[in-house]
Amino acid sequence: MDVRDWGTFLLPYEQTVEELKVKFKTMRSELKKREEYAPIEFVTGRVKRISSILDKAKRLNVPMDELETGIEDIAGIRIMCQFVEDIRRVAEYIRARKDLTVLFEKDYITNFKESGYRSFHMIIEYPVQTALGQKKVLAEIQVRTLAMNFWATIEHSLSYKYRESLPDDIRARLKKAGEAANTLDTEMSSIREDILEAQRKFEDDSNITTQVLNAIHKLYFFHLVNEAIAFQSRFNVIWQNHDMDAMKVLLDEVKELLSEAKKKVNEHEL
Ligand code: 0O2
Ligand code: 0O2
Repeated sequence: MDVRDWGTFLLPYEQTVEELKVKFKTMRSELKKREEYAPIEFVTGRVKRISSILDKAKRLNVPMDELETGIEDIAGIRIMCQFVEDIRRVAEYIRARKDLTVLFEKDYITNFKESGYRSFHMIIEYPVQTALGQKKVLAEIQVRTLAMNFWATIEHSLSYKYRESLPDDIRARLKKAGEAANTLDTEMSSIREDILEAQRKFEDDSNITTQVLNAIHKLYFFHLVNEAIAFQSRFNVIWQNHDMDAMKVLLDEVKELLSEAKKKVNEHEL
């Protein structure tokens, strides 16, 4: 029988989970402070329970003295995102970090599991500084959307309750629920795209309006007072009607008149 001091064995894993949780939470708050979009919604982490480590070692035929290399998720970090697109950004951020090494990735989003499970996994090597020196430990980072997490959490507790014998009808219903979670993610992504598109359009419209008003103002420098007044009243009507196509035409006309006026001044000066 293997006698192991589990408390000592798990220490570097506990430190890894604590440090990585702080690092990813910091990334979220730093981006928020910079008023940039944070692709991370929240972060959790855990050290696998001893009973779960033993179960997994048995399932994967990992000898007791090879747990450190044979079981990748003794230290587990989970990063939740609002949108599927955020997962790619988080993965890029993790790959770029200098304080860990990504060993491999498992994309269960493109290739979701038979159960209906979807998530992006990264197995990393993380150097922890212990009292006895540096130790490199394996850790698993799961990156998923809120919908993927909702599904996986419920499925995990049901699978745990029923162990191997999950009734077929429940298994089938869970799979269907997984598809519904996928549809929800797709729908949320498209709503997000529409919102971003609307924001971009609003920015464009407001830029055009500013350009028209600046150009009309410049007409006064060339003593084109009557023209400026005429353009200003056309602007007022267009603004009232919120007709951005007419606003673009107006901008072109004012710019045209301005460049003619500039040309005349240049010719006069030569
Ligand atoms: P398992 O995997 O069956 O051995 P706290 O004190 O608030 O930090 P709390 O309330 O126990 O801790 O929550 P914790 O530790 O964050 O997570 C509890 C459960 O959430 C775990 O169940 C895991 O199923 C799951 N979990 C949270 N984060 C992760 C993660 O990064 N990876 C994995 N694989 N699971 C995670 P068990 O039964 O304790 O763990
Ligand atoms: P826990 O209790 O969450 O820690 P294998 O089981 O051999 O196919 P392996 O090598 O363990 O795979 O890695 P895999 O498949 O990438 O899964 C690692 C973890 O992903 C699991 O850890 C779960 O946390 C999660 N996971 C994978 N498949 C499913 C699934 O169908 N449903 C849910 N809810 N989670 C899943 P553990 O150790 O199995 O469990």
